[in-house]
Amino acid sequence: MVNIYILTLFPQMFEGPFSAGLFQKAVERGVVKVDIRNIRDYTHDKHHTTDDYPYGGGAGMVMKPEPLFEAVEAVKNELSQQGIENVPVILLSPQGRLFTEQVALELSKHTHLIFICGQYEGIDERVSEYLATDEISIGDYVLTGGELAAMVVVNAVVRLIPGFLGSPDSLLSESHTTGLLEYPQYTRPPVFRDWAVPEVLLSGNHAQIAQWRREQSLLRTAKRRSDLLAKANLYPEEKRFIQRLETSVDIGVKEQ
Ligand code: 6GU
Repeated sequence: MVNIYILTLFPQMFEGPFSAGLFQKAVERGVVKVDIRNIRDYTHDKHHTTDDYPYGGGAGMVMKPEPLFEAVEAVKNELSQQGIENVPVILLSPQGRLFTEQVALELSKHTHLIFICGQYEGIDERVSEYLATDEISIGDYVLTGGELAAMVVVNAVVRLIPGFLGSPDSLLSESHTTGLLEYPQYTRPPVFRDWAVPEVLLSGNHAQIAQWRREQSLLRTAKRRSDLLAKANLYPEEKRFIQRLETSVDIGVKEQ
């Protein structure tokens, strides 16, 4: 069981992704518990101010540190009373370290996680420096806030928690778990609009199917994500397979 705390100015944004599909199942089964808190509830002034002008001037507003510190400290105090300490405090921001399956795996080992979603043009730097223990970005593009990023991170983390998936096998073969992209999947009908399912998949020969899938994974990764291939753990014969691809013109590894 993982307990997830999300601090946000827009709790309503989380209603959709957390109340549908496999994620909702995980909540129902008690694999994950999500506690969404409004940062605005941790303000004390009449207008519940959460942002202010940037020192030094410039466009946009900056999130004030006080409500964020108070919100995190409120959660930490509650956990402390249950004897839970050293809970990671993760700030979602485009300046963070890049989120990958490896980072998801690392986070999935914790029983409690606190996420801070920033809004506006920025967050007072003292949050990153003195409150957050980790700062994560989901990619090299800018979102209007950390909420969508938090949903992405939480989703990827939750599906790695033991007991989340029906069959743990599906974790082993899929894209990124192996360091390679996943092989193509097919279901019925065997021929759809003249496009046939590869013969080997209908053969019932499981050794041949496994070999075909591994080759497809390698081929696809070589074509689409050669950066992943360089880091993947390959058998010598698989490395030779790739080398043959790279020297063969008609497969077009280099072209896409
Ligand atoms: Cl975590 N936040 C924002 N605002 N933009 C992002 C991001 C996070 N990751 C990628 N772009």
